[in-house]
Amino acid sequence: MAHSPDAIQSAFGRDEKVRFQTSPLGGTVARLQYGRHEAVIALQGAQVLSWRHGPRELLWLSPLARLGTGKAVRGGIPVCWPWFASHPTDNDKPAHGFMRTRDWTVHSSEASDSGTTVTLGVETTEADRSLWPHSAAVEVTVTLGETLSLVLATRNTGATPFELTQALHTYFRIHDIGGIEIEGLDGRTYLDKLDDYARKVQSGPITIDREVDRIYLGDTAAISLVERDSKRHIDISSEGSRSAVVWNPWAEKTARLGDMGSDNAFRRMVCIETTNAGDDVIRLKPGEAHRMRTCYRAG
Ligand code: TA6
Repeated sequence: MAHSPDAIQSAFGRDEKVRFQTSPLGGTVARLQYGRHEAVIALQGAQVLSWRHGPRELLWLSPLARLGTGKAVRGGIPVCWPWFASHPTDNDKPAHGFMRTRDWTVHSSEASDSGTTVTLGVETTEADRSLWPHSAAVEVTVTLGETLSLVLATRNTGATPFELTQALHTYFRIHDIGGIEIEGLDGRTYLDKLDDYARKVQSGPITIDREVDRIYLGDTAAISLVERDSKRHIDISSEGSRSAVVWNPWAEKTARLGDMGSDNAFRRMVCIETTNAGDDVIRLKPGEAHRMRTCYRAG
């Protein structure tokens, strides 16, 4: 049930540290503050739209992004659940599951010396069973401190076991795609989506000069996005995940997508996604729960 921003603000606002308001993009957002850092999370899809570390915006968001259109927002940190990418057997079902366009409910908020936190939740409904014949409760907890961390937690609330694939599909903002390296995946096997999911092995840091769409498997718990010239980096640590996706659409797919905002938008972003995807499938029996956590440290 949608609540007004004012009603949510009175229940969960925390002075200037947690504020709920209507976004210029439409829809209600939570604005978190911690010192000179700020994050903005849309209730739609529990999607982080912005992470400012001091003066620096570290996430890429399409200039065409709008909330409440029934379409997923391009950019920020989309929550892909209960399947990653295309549905395993039915391409008519929405890519990356069906919770990105759903309004989530605020469950809690907290402001402490170590961080500012908001937790959003959603449950599957009877109407969802045509998309996914199971029952689950999902929560996303976003904590802003000197780092930005997200926990994606799923509990099987039904009577049948299910398989789950998912992603925190993060769009990082970069100066230029030609100037980055992605470290921490040397020697890892990856599934190359652009080559019929062929299994290949990463050699050295990842550099990108074309469309890349890869599911890295195994120990993907420590990854760094490095901008060579500025030496700036974002260190990504994760738990509850044994896969990670690296994606850049390059020029041709950017044109096909049509919602990136400009033909060369691909040069200013790269997705490094904390996932349970590929071979990394989660299986939950009734009553069981799983949590996947990712944490970003900017340097
Ligand atoms: O995570 C990479 C990917 O699966 C790409 O294949 C591309 O489809 C991207 O996600 C964006 O998906 P979306 O449904 O948000 O357009």
